[in-house]
Amino acid sequence: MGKTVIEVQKGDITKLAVDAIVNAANNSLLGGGGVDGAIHRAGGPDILEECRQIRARQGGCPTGEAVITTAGRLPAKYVIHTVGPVWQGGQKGEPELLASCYRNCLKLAKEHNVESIAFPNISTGVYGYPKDKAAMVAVETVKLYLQEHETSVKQVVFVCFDEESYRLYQQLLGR
Ligand code: AR6
Repeated sequence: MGKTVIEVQKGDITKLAVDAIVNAANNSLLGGGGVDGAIHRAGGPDILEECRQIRARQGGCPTGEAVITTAGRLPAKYVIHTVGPVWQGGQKGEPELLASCYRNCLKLAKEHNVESIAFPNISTGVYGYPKDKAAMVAVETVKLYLQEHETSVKQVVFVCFDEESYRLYQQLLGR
């Protein structure tokens, strides 16, 4: 996509030595299960401390938006925390909110001169967004954003934890 490579990998996002990994957080920014739990467990307390400071300043993170912190002990430099929508059947603005997550993460990435960024499959775990629909939104939104914006990002990785999502992204990315 222009000068940016988009790829798909299967595995654990906390292991990736990219500039920024994205966390599928919640409005509180105080941690949870799924990928959020894994990131805080592996990254250590510095991430939560910065999340608390952001929360004190702006009262958490609204759905569709994103904030950036240190990555603590993780191999990445930053964690970009975004809050995906809870799936409520698809008529409550879920696609637009999910798209907004990907766009806001890429916007923060540029502001911090991030060259490589890894996304988990936001909203497709606890929040129940159908994996196929979420994958389409993710790929289309990132492609369109890269077409329309100047960016520091040279590499985007979609990190899939399960085989089903991995296959979906491979299909969408034309492999
Ligand atoms: N690396 C990559 N992907 C992962 C990992 C990992 N280590 N662990 C899980 N996934 P979820 P959500 C995948 O539930 O649906 C939290 O409690 C997982 O298979 O983590 O946005 C937050 O605090 C799925 O495909 O996030 C919120 O309360 C994807 O990550 C809530 O869950 C997202 O699943 C957010 O729900």
